[in-house]
Parts: sequence; structure tokens; C-alpha cells
Amino acid sequence: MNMPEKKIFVTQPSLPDLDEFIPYLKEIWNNKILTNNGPFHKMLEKELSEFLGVPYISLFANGTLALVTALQVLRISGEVITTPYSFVATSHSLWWNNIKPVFVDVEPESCNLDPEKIEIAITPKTTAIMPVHVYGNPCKVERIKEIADIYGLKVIYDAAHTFGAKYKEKSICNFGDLSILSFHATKVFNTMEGGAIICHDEATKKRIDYLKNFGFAGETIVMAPGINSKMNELQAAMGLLQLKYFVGNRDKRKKIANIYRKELSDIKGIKFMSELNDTEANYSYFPIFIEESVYGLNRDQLYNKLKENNINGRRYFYPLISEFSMYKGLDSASPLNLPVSTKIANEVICLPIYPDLHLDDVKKICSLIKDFNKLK
Ligand code: T4K
Repeated sequence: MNMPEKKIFVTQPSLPDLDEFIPYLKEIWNNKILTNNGPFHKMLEKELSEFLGVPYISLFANGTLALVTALQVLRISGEVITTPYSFVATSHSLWWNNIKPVFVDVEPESCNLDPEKIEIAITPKTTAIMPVHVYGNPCKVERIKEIADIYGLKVIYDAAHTFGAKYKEKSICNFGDLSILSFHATKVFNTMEGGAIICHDEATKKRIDYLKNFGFAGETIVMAPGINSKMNELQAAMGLLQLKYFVGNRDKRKKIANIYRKELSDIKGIKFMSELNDTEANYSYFPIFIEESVYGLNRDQLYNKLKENNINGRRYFYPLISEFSMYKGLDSASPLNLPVSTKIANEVICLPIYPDLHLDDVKKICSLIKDFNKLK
């Protein structure tokens, strides 16, 4: 089997033509506004709110600071119910706010927080639920809202993976009290680093904007101990340019996902996620799950064999957040409490998917996975 000649990574950022960025840079150089709600920042907020169909959006320097700030916006404290099957930033944002994460297991079909396991984890100290729409797949948002309403809890979605993905024809970011996006280099829409909070009313948008700018509500008024988590003008300009290419890039990702689906579907022991009802995907990740007893190799053997052949997939999200030393001691972190998360974390590999990935290389990756299975 021919292996790809150069290393292929799980993702590669898409960038516009450099010449297209120069006029934006010239404008920044001319007007000398580099940050603090400058003209590109304002323009990007307006364009993103229209593009995503969300009422209010506030831009951030990155997704992690958006998460940390969101918890302050709603004055969340005590305990928050969350998922162990995510990037560490989800729980770290709680840690930075002195909040105890309470881990609840996920569903095997979506890899998202299992709503039916939330109620048993609620205590008098619980103030919010922080689910993650993993790989851009929507959580069971209606059921989560129902539970939150009964118990008087806030819902903050870590929607870092969901840019451009829809549920029931609406942006997935429209659900929950707040939703947080990441525009990191590795995301489907990138501003190099960047993030956002989406909210539903003007007063909350104001509070978010004060908090991301030290708490300033006027030249001499500080209304809360805010932080500096603002997006700068270079990032915002990049976002304006990137937005023009989002749909084309998403369609290229879709082609890649379709090839994976077609080529891998008859390999026994390799599962991938079925397309969820009422969902328009953004094709941000292509996770596969390896059942060792059927495929013949375990996940790490396949991961390493692919690596030897220049294919650098990633085991998102292994290890589980609950296995890291700072969380391991929590009662809810026990693997006995998290059997589904533990299983999928041990089976997952995210295969390369990004707009500039050649379709021939995608086919080569599929052939390698087929061949390893024959060799065992
Ligand atoms: N919540 C969730 C659910 C998240 O997934 C994330 C971030 C956050 C919150 C926090 O949002 P941010 O604060 O990051 O905005 C990456 C990203 O750094 C991280 O943003 C992302 N999730 C996570 C899932 O993946 P790593 O450690 O895998 O990144 P790295 O540097 O190994 O990149 C992966 C591959 O991408 C590299 O092998 C090569 C390629 N790459 C990467 C970068 C940064 C490039 O080709 N160019 C680049 O500039 O975490």
C-alpha cells in the first residue's frame, strides 16, 4: 500500500490568500486602532450574529477565556455538572472559578452528556450544567433545559466545536443561557486564536462586554472585577476574511467525511458516528471507534501503525478529563461512574479532516485501515 509522502495531521488551519489579508492590515496600520472594540471587532460581531442567526455575540481572545468569563457572567458557584469527555479547557474553566466539576457519563451515540444521568448528580450546591456539543453534535438540548428549569439551574454550553452546525435549522449556539465558541487555529472557523460568548438579551451582552474589559462600564467606573479577554483587531480582521470561505470549506470537509463513511463502512470492528436526526453537521472532526475483539488491533496499535505511515490522527478525548491528576480525586471521577466515557475514550481516533486534505490521501488512509485489519 502506498503511504502518503509527507506527514498528515489531524487538522491543518485553512488560511485565505495572504494578498487578501494585506488591505485589512493596511487599514489597521492607518487607523492605529489595535484592540478595545475597534472597527473590525464591531464588524465581525455584526457579521457573525447574522451568519449564525444568533441574537447577541461577544468576541474573545480565545475559547478558554470565554468559558472562564461566562461563569462569572452568570455568577456560577459551588458545583457544576459537566462531562469528562471533552478538552481539558471545559473543566479548567470551572477550576479557575473555584467551582467543583461533577462528572456525569455520556451517551454512546453522540458522545455527549447523558441527560438521564444528570438528576442523580444534582446536590444543594449545584448551580449549573456545562455540557459540551462534542465534535459539533448537538446535546439533547430540550431535555437538558427541562431538567435545568425544574432544578433552577443555569445551562452554559461549551459549543467550541459547533461553528456553523445546526439543530432543527437553528445554530446550535442558540440553546442554553450562554454558549461558548472557539475560533482556535484547529477549528472549522479560525481567527488564529479566538472565541465568543452567545447570549439572548442586551443586558447580558453588556455584562459580558464589561467583564471581558476589566469590568469598565465607563472611563472611571468599574462595575465588577473583570478580566482582559478581548479579541484584538488582527484576529477580528482575520475572522471577517475567513467567514467568506466558511461554506466552501465546510463542503470540502463534507466530501472527505463521505469518503470515510463509504470506504470504512464495511470494515468490521470500525464504527463511526451516524448522522444525528435534525442536525446539519459542520464536519469538524471524523472520529472512529475501534472494537479490538472484532477489528483485530486495539486503538493504540492502529493509532501507532497509522503514525508509522505518516498519518497523525488524534485520540480526542483520551485520557478523560476526570483522569488528570487535578480531577482524579473527585468522587464523580471514578471510572465506575463513567463506564461509557471510559469505553469510548479507549476506542477513539479522530482521523485527519480539513479542507486542503487531498481526497487521494483520504482514500490511502482508508486503505491502510483496511490492510491492517487483514494483517492483524
Ligand atoms: N472546549 C472544547 C470542547 C475545546 O475542544 C477547546 C479547544 C476549548 C474549549 C478551548 O478553546 P480555545 O481556548 O483553544 O479557543 C487543540 C487545540 O489547541 C484546542 O483549541 C482544541 N480545543 C483541541 C481539541 O485541540 P491540541 O493540543 O490537540 O493542539 P495541537 O497544537 O496538537 O494541534 C493539533 C494539530 O493541528 C497539530 O498536530 C497540527 C495542526 N496544527 C495546529 C496548530 C495550532 C496546525 O497545522 N497549525 C496550527 O497552528 O489542542
